[in-house]
Amino acid sequence: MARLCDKYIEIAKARDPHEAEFLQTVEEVLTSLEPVLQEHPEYIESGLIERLIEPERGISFRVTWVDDAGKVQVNRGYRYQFSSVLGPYKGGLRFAPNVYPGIIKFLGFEQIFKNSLTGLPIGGGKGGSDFDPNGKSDAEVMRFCQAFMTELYRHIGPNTDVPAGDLGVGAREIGYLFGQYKRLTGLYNGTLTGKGIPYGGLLGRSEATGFGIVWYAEEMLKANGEEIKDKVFAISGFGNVSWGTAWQLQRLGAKCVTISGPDGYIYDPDGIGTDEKIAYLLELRGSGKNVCAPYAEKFPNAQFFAGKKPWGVAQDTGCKIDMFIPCAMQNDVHMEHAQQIVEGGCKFYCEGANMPTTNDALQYLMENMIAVGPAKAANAGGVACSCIEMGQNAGHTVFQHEDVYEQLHQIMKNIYANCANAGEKYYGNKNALVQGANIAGFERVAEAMMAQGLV
Ligand code: 2IT
Repeated sequence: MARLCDKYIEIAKARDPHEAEFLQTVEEVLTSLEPVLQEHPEYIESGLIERLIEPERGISFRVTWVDDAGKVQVNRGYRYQFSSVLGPYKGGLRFAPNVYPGIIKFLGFEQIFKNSLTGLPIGGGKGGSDFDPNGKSDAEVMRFCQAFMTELYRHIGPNTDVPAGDLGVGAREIGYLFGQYKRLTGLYNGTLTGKGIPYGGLLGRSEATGFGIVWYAEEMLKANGEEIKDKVFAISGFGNVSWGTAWQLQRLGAKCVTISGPDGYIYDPDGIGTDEKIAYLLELRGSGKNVCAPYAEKFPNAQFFAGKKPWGVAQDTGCKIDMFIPCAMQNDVHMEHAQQIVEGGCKFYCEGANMPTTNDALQYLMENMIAVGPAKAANAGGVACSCIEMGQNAGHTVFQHEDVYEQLHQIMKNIYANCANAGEKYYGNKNALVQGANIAGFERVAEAMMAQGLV
């Protein structure tokens, strides 16, 4: 029988044939939705899927700034406001040299379903620039952020569109962006999240993504009769998602034995998430240097595998891994890596970064493992805490660290349960979490779209 979703995948391909990452997520999500589309002819009649795959608005702008040598630099800035059906557009800004509309649209499309899964009132959007903050001075980053915000400010606001960080946009960049937003508008409000603690930021936001991933992973294990304590994890990356994940694994009595960077990966049999090691990682990150080689020098029990990724750590070291969590960036795990992971005897895989797995590798992992957790569910703790930050700012108040953790933990448990229930209902399998997340995220969006008419 012909699949209903194919028509829409073809529409997306014909419209934007060069946006490979966007087409990848459209195909992945719509394929999972097939049984829901079969059940709801009214979605087809109302053009709901055609509307969902087209951003409500895409803004592209020039960013002119002057570098330390006095040379004029021109970058491209973007904000794709994908869906406001559940609330103000919400999603991060990514500054990286490979940013183009295909990357921002993949992230924006994923964000719709992720934000829906949180159960909170936030729509989906994403933005960024092809600016590369690596190797730039603080003054250059500040001038760039000010120039970027000088265009973006007119399109955002606490009830319209609320950006945050993503790759290349951390506390420093959010600070500069917020300062310029306030200067231009005269408004002190929650238009940006991920702010510093002294000026409206939420206690717990910086580690929220990693903490949430680990709580989601814990639910995956529990549902299959396993506990997280004493389990061994291998993760990639060394950024915000990675250190939060490694730290929380340690807090819950598990062990994270790998991290990775552009220079290779670290295997540390003693575990990476101790307070001392996390503090050292944060210090290294702040210095802008590579992380893995210096880590191995400082902690001599650790081994450094130059130029390699951690997916073959079981083969490289003989260490059995209970769960892999890619936390670096999109398309980090290809088919050959998925095969390495499965051949190493691992049974659980949970995505930390956005779309870290190619579609064929994801399919292979789903067929060969007990459970695979999808990024849009597992990493939703970051944006969930952003929404809590919006609430804190709108209420002119300050929330306590422990209360934030408690709320986040409950949100992650709910997200897991919704994914597992949708997997069970439509695929007959509570471990069909990839499909379950797409469906559970979609159902809320679709109901709201039907209620709000043809817009
Ligand atoms: O991918 C993501 O969910 C983020 N970069 C965080 C978005 C947000 O608005 O906090």
